[in-house]
Amino acid sequence: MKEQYRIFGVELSPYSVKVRSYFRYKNIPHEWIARSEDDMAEFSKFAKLPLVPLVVSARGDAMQDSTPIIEEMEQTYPEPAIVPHEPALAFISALIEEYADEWCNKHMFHYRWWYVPDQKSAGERLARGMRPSAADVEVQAMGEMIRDRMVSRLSLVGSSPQTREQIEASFKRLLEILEAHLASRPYLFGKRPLLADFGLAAQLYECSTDPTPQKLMTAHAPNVTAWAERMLNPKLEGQIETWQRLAPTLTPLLRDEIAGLFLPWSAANAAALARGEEKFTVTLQAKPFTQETQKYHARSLGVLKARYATAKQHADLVEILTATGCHTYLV
Ligand SMILES: N[C@@H](CCC(=O)N[C@@H](CS)C(=O)NCC(=O)O)C(=O)O
Repeated sequence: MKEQYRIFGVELSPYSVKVRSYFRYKNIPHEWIARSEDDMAEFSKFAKLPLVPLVVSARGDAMQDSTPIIEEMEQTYPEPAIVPHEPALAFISALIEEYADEWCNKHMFHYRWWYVPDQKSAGERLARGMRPSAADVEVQAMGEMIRDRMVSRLSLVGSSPQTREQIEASFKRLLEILEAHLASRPYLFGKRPLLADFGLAAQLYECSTDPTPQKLMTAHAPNVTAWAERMLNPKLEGQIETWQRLAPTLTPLLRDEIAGLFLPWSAANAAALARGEEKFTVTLQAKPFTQETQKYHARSLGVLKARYATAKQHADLVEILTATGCHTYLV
């Protein structure tokens, strides 16, 4: 008999949406608990960290952190696999997921808490989620409190007047790349969603609910918007494609975004952490990018590098990652 899980999540949390999409795709029996103040006692009983998503099994085992949650569930629910047999594609998918979780979250967080209409919209939606039956005035007041707290955290993701243009240019370039790539396939690797789809679509789905990036997506990226929606309830539609078929439109993502921005930023963060520095500045595409050092990112880069240490025995993968400029940051 399949086990019943509870997912404590928040509709505005990309990592929560990512895990929920995964459970839906795998048809894993689960209950989505849109975390509100009423559920806080139960949530706190299981959560080691005050973060969503939190997955609790029927036996009372608790899991946090979306990537390890998915990896763990893959053991019990291997089909349909979200990691392909081809080692090169499996690693590229994991690399894109890492980029989504760690870099694209900057796009999402920046737009949501930088622009006033976005701040208002997200603050109110979060407050309504916390207190579903409260009066409007109460929700509005709570929304303002949330908004003040979140705006003060923009610097944690590196969003500042100095980096604003870089973050927004990266978002627009990502949309352009994906728009072309998704013109002829329902998922990033073909007709079957992989780990990369779950991570990246969740960040972009959140963007599609915030007024400023929503406008950009509606005007310039209808294929991306449709894919982000599709990934709320993904379906197996066929096979994945070969790298040869994917390369023309997926190479720019690896080259310009992942090797151009994400990996140098991630490597600089890890180096700053190793030196015990609280803040670091890295030159990205000829412009300085300053951010507070993040422990979590350094650890996840370490996991990715350990994985590459094994995966790089596959010459086709090394060739792709060398040609796109990713290889040097992963060894
Ligand atoms: N690396 C974690 C990140 C989880 C995370 O940052 N969650 C945010 C929401 S997106 C959170 O719970 N923030 C505190 C809160 O909302 O109470 C994951 O992949 O699950």
